[in-house]
Amino acid sequence: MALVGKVWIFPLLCLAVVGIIIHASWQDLSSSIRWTAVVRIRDIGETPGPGLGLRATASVPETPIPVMYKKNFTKLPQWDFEEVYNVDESPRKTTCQHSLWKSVETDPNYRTAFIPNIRLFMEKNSINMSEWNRLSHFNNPFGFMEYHYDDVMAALKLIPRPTEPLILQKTGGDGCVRCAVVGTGGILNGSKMGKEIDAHDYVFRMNAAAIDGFEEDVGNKTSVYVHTAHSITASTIFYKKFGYKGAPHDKGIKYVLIPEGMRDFQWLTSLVKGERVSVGQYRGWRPGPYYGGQFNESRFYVVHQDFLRYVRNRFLKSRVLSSAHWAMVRPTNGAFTLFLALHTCDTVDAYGFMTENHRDFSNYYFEKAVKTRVIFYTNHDYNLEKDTWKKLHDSKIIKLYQRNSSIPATEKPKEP
Ligand SMILES: *[C@@H]1O[C@H](CO)[C@@H](O)[C@H](O)[C@H]1NC(C)=O
Ligand SMILES: *[C@@H]1O[C@H](CO)[C@@H](O)[C@H](O)[C@H]1NC(C)=O
Ligand SMILES: *[C@@H]1O[C@H](CO)[C@@H](O)[C@H](O)[C@H]1NC(C)=O
Ligand SMILES: *[C@@H]1O[C@H](CO)[C@@H](O)[C@H](O)[C@H]1NC(C)=O
Ligand SMILES: *[C@@H]1O[C@H](CO)[C@@H](O)[C@H](O)[C@H]1NC(C)=O
Ligand SMILES: CC(=O)N[C@H]1CO[C@H](CO)[C@@H](O)[C@@H]1O
Repeated sequence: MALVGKVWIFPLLCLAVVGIIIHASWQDLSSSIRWTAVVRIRDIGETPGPGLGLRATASVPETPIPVMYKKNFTKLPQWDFEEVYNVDESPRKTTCQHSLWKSVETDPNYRTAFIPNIRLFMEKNSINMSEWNRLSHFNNPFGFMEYHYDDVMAALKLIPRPTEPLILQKTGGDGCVRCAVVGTGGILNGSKMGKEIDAHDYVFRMNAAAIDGFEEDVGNKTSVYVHTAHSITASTIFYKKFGYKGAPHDKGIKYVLIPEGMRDFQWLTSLVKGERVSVGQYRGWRPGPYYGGQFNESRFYVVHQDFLRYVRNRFLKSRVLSSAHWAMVRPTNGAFTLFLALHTCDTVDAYGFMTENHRDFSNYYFEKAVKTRVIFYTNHDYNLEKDTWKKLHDSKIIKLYQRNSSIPATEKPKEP
């Protein structure tokens, strides 16, 4: 796709992006995936600064490109390297006969969308100068647009290196790692799904994952908890009245941070250092206590910008991205969590995610007493997500928990 015209006004330095685009062929998935790597080299920048000659070959940039601003773009900019993603060397190996990848491989739409070995997490050395410059073209949380190199890099250098993968392979039994991803949807109220959820090898939760008093419906086990600085702090304030006390802190739990903005890098810095936040929105706050004594560098994961962008570009590309509100629009934390599970587990069962009949239930499962409508915030495309869960379910890639309401709808449904 073409670059947005305005972009060229930027005095871009001679930025070279080397992209490796991987095409998979899905003939025999678990044993012999064949990979073809195509290396593309692009030189961007027509107006080199003084003293910089145009180079014929790709060069390693040594300085950050000038900061780019969201308001310079009237819709989501399209870069030639939009679809360049970091990948890991080889896809996860599995001996599972019922792996969701069997369904992916036979699905005409999804087989080309999924990249089984897309890189999920970043660590302290992930971002060098060419990576910084590439990712500076994408707005947060998909990259570092509007951010200053020194501010972000100081935090990125502290990112721990986890001692093991998020999800471990299973040696015994049928070798299938079964995961449950539990959203906060009202469909779970009165569902009695708790036992079934806990029976999974791993249970993923996110945001206001209330458990105390809701065990019968949602279970009591959390293996992976996905959050942002905002979600982990705001949830305890907003949902306290429903009995939500804070993020789960099961022994050995793995925490995953979605770095959605500058405040997350500031939060991360203080969390790792065990200090109060020194700058920004959470200045003076202490992150540590939000993790109930279970924060441990060897079990803390920070999601890679490329993975977040891959999820948006290939599965949840909202039409609103072509509007002036483009920079606000991103998939929900629940969506990112579901895709994280899809790329780490063999089977994924989704509970508490939006279904066609979501109006029959309250917004959140912990709202037992009053039925509130799902609030459609403009920064998320809930209809697109709802339709996507249904499609993934119909393609047998996930199992989506759906149920007919036992309570008649009180209001006539209308389009939001
Ligand atoms: C920068 O990091 C990327 C991604 O890890 C890697 O492919 C590239 O070779 C690195 N570049 C340099 C100059 O080290
Ligand atoms: C969940 O409930 C079961 C059964 O009551 C109990 O054995 C287990 O310890 C609980 N797990 C957690 C993490 O609270
Ligand atoms: C962090 O987790 C690792 C691995 O589970 C463990 O060996 C270590 O003792 C833990 N550190 C702390 C401070 O709890
Ligand atoms: C939650 O479930 C209970 C038990 O099924 C039901 O009585 C109650 O009305 C439900 N609450 C809402 C808001 O739907
Ligand atoms: C909901 O009701 C419809 C029509 O009565 C039925 O066909 C469908 O199987 C039910 N779905 C579930 C999840 O119970
Ligand atoms: C080319 C262009 O429009 N540049 C503007 C991008 O946004 C920054 C910050 O608002 C302005 O200072 C630039 O003039």
